[in-house]
Parts: sequence; C-alpha cells; structure tokens
Amino acid sequence: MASTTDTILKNYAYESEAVRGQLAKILNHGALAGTGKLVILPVDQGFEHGPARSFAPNPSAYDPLYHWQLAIDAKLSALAAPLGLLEAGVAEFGTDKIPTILKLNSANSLSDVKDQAVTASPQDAKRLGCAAIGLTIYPGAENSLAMFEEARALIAEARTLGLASVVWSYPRGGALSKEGETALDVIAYGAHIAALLGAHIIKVKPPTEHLWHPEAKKVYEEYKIPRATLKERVQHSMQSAFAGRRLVVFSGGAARGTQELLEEVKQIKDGGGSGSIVGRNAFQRDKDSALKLLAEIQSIYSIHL
Ligand code: FBP
Repeated sequence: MASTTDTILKNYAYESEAVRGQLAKILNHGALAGTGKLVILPVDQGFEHGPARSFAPNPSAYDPLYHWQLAIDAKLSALAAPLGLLEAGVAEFGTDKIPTILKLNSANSLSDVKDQAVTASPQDAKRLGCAAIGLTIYPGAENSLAMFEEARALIAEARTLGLASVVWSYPRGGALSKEGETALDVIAYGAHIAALLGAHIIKVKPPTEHLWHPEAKKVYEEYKIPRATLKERVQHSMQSAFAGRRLVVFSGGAARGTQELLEEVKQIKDGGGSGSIVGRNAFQRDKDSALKLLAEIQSIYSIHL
C-alpha cells in the first residue's frame, strides 16, 4: 500500500526526484512523520517585527540556537528562518536533526512599505543543506506584481538546485482593508496565486467569514459557499489550492491562550488543512510550555487520520 507521503508526492510528479526527496524529508520528519501533516517553527519575526517584540517575552529566544533546539526537541517537521539564524546553528546541529527552510526575503517594521527585500539566495539554501527555500508574497500590495516575478525567479532557481519551495501568501497593502487581508475570498485567492506560482507548500493566515471583493462576494453568496466555521473556511482554502493537491499550512499569529489556539488547530485539522506554522505562540512561551503546546498541536493532527 502506498504511504501517505507517497500519495501526496504524486501531486508533485512533475518535479525532479531531488525536489520530491526534499518534500519527503519534511513530510517524513519528527512527530508527524508519515502522517501527511506538518508543524513548522518559523523564526523570522526578529526581522519582521524587531527583536524585543519577538523575544522579550522569553529572553532565551534571543539566541538563534534556542530555536534550533526547540524545533529539534519538539520533533517538528521543519525550522524556517532567514540566513543569519540558520548560519548561526548549522555547524552545531547539522541538517539531519531538523529539516530547514531558508526564508529568502524579509520585511521590517521600521519601514511601512509593503514589500520584502531579497536577503538570501537559493544558493545559500543549498550551501546550508536546506530542504527548501521560503519566500513571502503580498498579493494586493502596490508592488505585488514585482513580488510575483521575484517569486518566479527564486522558485525556478531553487528547482535547478533540487530544493522545494514554500510560499507565505499574505495579502496586504494597496486597496485591501485590514479586515480584507484575512477575508475568506482574499485568503483563498492568495492560496491560489501561490499554487499557480509553483509553490509546493503554501502558508496562509486562517481566514475569517468576511468577504472583501464585491464581485467575489456575489459569487460566494450565489453559490452559498459555506463559511460560518473555520473548518469550512479551511476546506475552501484547500479547495482553492488545486482542490487539495498542494500542502497548505495555517499560521499561528500573535501569542494567545492555549485553549483558543488548540481549538483553532482542531478546526484546521477537521477542514483538511495540512498543518500549522507556529512561531510566536511557541517561542514566546517558556520552553517547557512551548514543548507541551507543540506536542498537543501535533497530537491533534495525528489523531483520526
Ligand atoms: P507567527 O506564528 O509568529 O504568526 O509566525 C508566522 C509568520 O508568518 C512569520 O513567519 C512572520 O514573521 C509573521 O507571521 C508575520 O506576521 P505579520 O505579517 O502578521 O506581521
């Protein structure tokens, strides 16, 4: 019988064995190995929000090696971070203990421009033994078209190096209202654009019930696309990512209560989501609490498969 990983990899049959091998490395690692589900630790918030906003709640987290150890001890699927953080730990931890995703572009809160600078290359990812590159697009932003072109080039280069690609699709900027950024039609659209750009793994925020684009709103209402529960909205997000043929993980967001987060994870799982990417909710807790939370999240994804 084909394993769950093999079944998922059939959706990537157009890719080289090397790229599929990197996807398999992530899918077959850690506590969720072989389940088809993923829990990833992203640590690019120091770049995006600044060090104190990211690490002051748990000062151990100022140390890049802390995040490597956390991802390893929590038996996560992968650690995703910008260049410097991966360079800081790779000599000590190597690449077998935790698959890594090199985040190639970064925004920062000192500038309100809705854009990301390319701060590393696919070659760096290869040099550091990463399984994948990661990059963010901002659908809707003034500069979104250039970001899509940048994504095309980075994904193509990663492919020639045998690396997989993870796209953070975060609609924002331009005409989008704050409420619009996480509206169901907008998140589904962002997931679809990432799939069309060739992302293997897509990362989106959990969508709300809100509908933003007036023309899309009419269609959602005419076809009565269910959206009352997060489970239904996750189902629709998966449907928009090639009818579930792409892995889609949902981000954790700002730190909040354990029960609220676990309830959200249950709904993501029930909606057929591929997993979670949990940063601040993990590393802003003390290590024991983070390990407990990450184990609970992973156990939700591994039951009733
Ligand atoms: P969190 O779990 O901390 O929300 O991390 C997920 C993430 O995508 C990070 O990779 C990124 O730095 C952050 O969210 C960006 O969040 P925002 O765009 O809301 O500032």
